[in-house]
Amino acid sequence: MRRVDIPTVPASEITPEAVYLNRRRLVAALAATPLASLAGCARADPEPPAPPADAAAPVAPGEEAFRTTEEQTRYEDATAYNNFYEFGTGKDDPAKYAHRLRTSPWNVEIAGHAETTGVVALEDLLKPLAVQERIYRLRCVEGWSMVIPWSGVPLGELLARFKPTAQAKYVAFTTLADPEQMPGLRYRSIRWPYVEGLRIDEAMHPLTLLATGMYGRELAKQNGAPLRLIVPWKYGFKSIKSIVKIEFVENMPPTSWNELQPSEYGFFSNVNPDVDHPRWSQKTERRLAGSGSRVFADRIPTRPFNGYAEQVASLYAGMDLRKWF
Ligand SMILES: Nc1nc2c(c(=O)[nH]1)N[C@H]1C(S)=C(S)[C@@H](COP(=O)(O)O)O[C@H]1N2
Ligand SMILES: [Mo]
Repeated sequence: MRRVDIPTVPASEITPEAVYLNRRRLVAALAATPLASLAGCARADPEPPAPPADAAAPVAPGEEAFRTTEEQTRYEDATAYNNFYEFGTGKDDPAKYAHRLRTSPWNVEIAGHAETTGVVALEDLLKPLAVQERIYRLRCVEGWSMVIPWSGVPLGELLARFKPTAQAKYVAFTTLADPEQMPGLRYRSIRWPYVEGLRIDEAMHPLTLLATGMYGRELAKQNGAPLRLIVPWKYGFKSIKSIVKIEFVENMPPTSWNELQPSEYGFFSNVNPDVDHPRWSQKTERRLAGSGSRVFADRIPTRPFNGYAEQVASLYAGMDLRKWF
């Protein structure tokens, strides 16, 4: 397994002519390329572990999967109680320190097994795609959960424009790691940069969102501005924040929490009330949806795949979910 390298100079400061020219070519290539068929990529054959060859193609989610009438987390809570270790491990550290993050200009490097790769300005990356609004549940592995209205673009539509090749079995994501902007980097809480990954069919799934906004406004910095992944059926740590690199890779990429404690955090990390964390139960959760000075609502049962089983369970057909947790 190979770690992805992050440039010591933040991507936003890479402006040599070569990159500029490369970007122009890239934008031209993207403009000329109609969206590749998502279905072709979704049926890529990832391994290990691969779904059985005869697994049914995922059913396109109905509208109801993209919204919920469940009580929403208040904006004040969603932006005050966070995990973003680059700014410290306390839940209030990101709200205190994330203002130091410079989110513009912002470049994203697209690398690996795809026909088109290179450094792209965020505006160019998003421009051709229609921004969608989605209300998703998101559950942290620590036992709290949220309901948040996000806006963003489907990750699969964005990735398809780069034409991943047959060797693209996984997608690896990297967060910015700049000690000047991120005071948490001085602590070895995890190995920086923060990295995450998805199997290609998970990345292409229509529920998977690259968020750029929340509650009808820009994404707050503590929530991962300017670009953050949302995989609503997986524990929150898969939803990597402030992404600077997306790489198509052949082998299962390293992920920060798995690297820290492999017995506690698996690569898949699908929300599963039947597989307890070694140190606590995963059967229930507390919504970050209180009223008045109360931050949390009462405990409720946690649902398989965080309530998205109908839409995503087929991705894992034939897999032992106790083994591949
Ligand atoms: N780069 C980065 N991304 C991250 C984290 C982090 O520490 N660093 N924490 C994760 C965890 S554990 C959770 S629960 C969610 C929290 O998202 P929120 O603060 O927007 O609620 O972000 C995830 N993404
Ligand atoms: Mo989390």
